[in-house]
Amino acid sequence: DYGVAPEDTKIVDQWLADHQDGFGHFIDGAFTAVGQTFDVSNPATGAKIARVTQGTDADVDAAVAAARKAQPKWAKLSGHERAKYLYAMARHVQQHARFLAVLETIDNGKPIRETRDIDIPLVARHFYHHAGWAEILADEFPNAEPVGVCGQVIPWNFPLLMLAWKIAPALAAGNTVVLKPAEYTPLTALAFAQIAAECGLPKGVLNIVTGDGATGAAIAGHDGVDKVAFTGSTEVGRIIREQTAGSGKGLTLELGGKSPFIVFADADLDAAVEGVVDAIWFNQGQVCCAGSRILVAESVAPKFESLLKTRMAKLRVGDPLDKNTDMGAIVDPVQRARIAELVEQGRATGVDVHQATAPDGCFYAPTLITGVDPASPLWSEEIFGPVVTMTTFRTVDDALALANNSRYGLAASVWSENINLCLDTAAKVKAGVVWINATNLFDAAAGFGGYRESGYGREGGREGMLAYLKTPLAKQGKAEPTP
Ligand code: TXE
Repeated sequence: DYGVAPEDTKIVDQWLADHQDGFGHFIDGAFTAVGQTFDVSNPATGAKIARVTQGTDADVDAAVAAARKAQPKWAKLSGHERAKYLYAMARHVQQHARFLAVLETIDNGKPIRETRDIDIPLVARHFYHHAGWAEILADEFPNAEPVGVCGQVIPWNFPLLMLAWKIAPALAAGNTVVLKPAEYTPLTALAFAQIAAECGLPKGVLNIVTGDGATGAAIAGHDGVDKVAFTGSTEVGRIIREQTAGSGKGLTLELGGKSPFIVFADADLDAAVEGVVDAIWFNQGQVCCAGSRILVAESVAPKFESLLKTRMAKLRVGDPLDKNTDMGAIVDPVQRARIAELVEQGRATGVDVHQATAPDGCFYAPTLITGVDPASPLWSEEIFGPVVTMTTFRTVDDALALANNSRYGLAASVWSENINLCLDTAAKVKAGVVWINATNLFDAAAGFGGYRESGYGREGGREGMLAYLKTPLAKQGKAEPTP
């Protein structure tokens, strides 16, 4: 049974009640006093669930100082010793999986089925995988050194998973971390700080400072930070690139996307329709690599559209804690308003907007838009919601031209029963990740990242480790080969 047992919500309620005066930061192995706070809400109900401290420059100074102090000793441990901590964190995440899944669902609005079956298991998997990297680091990257103190700023769409993507490779390589979760969704990061403490992680190795964009800017701009890793909007990515330019800091950016979903005439259309469900209605479409542009072969387009509309009508949008829910709440009313504005602007231009149903509140109906001009913002802008645009093509070259007509290049997915066509198309689509007859598959062993305005650097796998190491080649001013 994948439902939420009453005792799961009770543990979360109790934890929140225990912290009703607010949460401090986690610095140098302990929680600080609660400072000036901001409210954190459950988007599905609008209820305020916690108060969290707004990080000041002084808080960031303290966190960076703790990370600096801890770093040499952490780096000096053998890879095996560091691996033991990463294994312990993976196991503790598994032990607290139900608590973390409910907390993430309440904080973010995503369905419990997703947090329990996808987010939290992938978090554990990421720590296990990087424990393995810590074990073999000295053999795989002889004479490499950690970069030092890493400043990491993460978004709200996969709060705990993005934390895992950031801190697991950093810690495996012998770096220490100052991380800021997004202001909408800071709670699982704070719960994770408790887990790290439970695992006996040496103090100062992981520091978590909560706050808004100003706190993020203080981390990215801090002189004591050697490397910055950011996932979020392309606009903020650009600011951080300018802020860190010429500073000598390492930088990886994982930004937006507008990923094509290409359906050839010989595709298994039922499977491709299920693919669309995963591509754009998973996590309410708040996924950087969401398949938000469907390109379908003209000859099968009417059939595909009709199958898709039938499937859309069956999506259940509502209470994220209900195990039957397919789509939960949008993370915040501000984001919901942004989605609605883009759709309404498009509607005014005469496109055809087909919407399923959603309850009132911070929910948005699954939406399919056809008749979109590729020059319109609906085609080019990241909507970051459950909204997919669809257009048709005649030839493979047309499909490729449409797919690559984007300032982004994060992901793509290709559907056909002809594997040669799939492989050939995959090689020609400008995207960091291409899935064939599948979509939104993530694994800790595979590098993930984009081209163009989707950012640079890779997270996961061997490439992901390189972002957190000074290799002998890099020390000579030569980059390791990366994709
Ligand atoms: O993002 P921000 P927002 C896109 C998506 C969404 C839009 C706006 O299109 O609708 O961005 O979302 C921190 N220096 N994505 O405003 O502001 C901030 O506190 C350092 C795509 O929430 O980029 C948070 O922790 N940090 C995306 C994080 O950056 C700063 C995921 C992300 O927030 C900062 C999220 C600054 N100057 C949004 N300003 C993806 N690709 O996964 C803000 N932050």
